[in-house]
Amino acid sequence: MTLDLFADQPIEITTEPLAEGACVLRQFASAHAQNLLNGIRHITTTAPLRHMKTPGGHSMSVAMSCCGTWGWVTDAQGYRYQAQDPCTAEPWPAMPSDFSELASSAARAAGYTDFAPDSCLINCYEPGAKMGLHQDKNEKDLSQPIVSVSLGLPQVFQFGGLSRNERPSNIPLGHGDVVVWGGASRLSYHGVLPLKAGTHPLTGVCRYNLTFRCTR
Ligand code: MD3
Ligand code: FE
Repeated sequence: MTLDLFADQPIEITTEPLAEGACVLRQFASAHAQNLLNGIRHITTTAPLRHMKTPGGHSMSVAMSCCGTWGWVTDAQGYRYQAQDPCTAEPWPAMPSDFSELASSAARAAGYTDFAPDSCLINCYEPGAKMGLHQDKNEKDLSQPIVSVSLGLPQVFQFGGLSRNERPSNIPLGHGDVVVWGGASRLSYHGVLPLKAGTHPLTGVCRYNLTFRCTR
């Protein structure tokens, strides 16, 4: 499907269906990439990227930070959203309005109206960093989608089914690609393969992924 979102600034958006409720908006964030990266740099000055520990005691290969009212954390106590950054004991940095506006317009393009995220998780992958297959189920309202924005180096995303034993398909995600996951895909198993080494003009040796969520 193609649609023109803004009459004054006609850009063609192609939504590429992935599965029931999920679609890829290739390059949707490209024009906003530098702003998003400036925002990430600002946020991570206050709430540094860190390798959190899983409840099992393993250090995650992905470095993470958050902005918005609620931040996702993991430690020996488990996975949860909390209002304070455990590194600083301060509230997470506010979500910049251009972040939430981009997420809400991507959700709208995918057919989800009134998406108002209260949390943005910032994932930073360096060569070899990966995320095993998992479900995102710490959010209370599963009728709301999750919006993900990829920046920098490409990485292969794995998209599985509602049970862990379904074989996932591989979807390459590049700089500026946005994916909206909701409806029947909201609880799909997913992960990312290890990042291959490379250099991107805007992010250097890493890939950033922003995931926008409604946690309440
Ligand atoms: C499919 N992040 O932070 S984003 C995560 O590239 C996470 O950093 C990956 O999985 C990354 O939890 C993938 C794409 C994504 C996010 C949420 C989903 C795919 C999803 C929720 C349900 C189904
Ligand atoms: Fe996830």
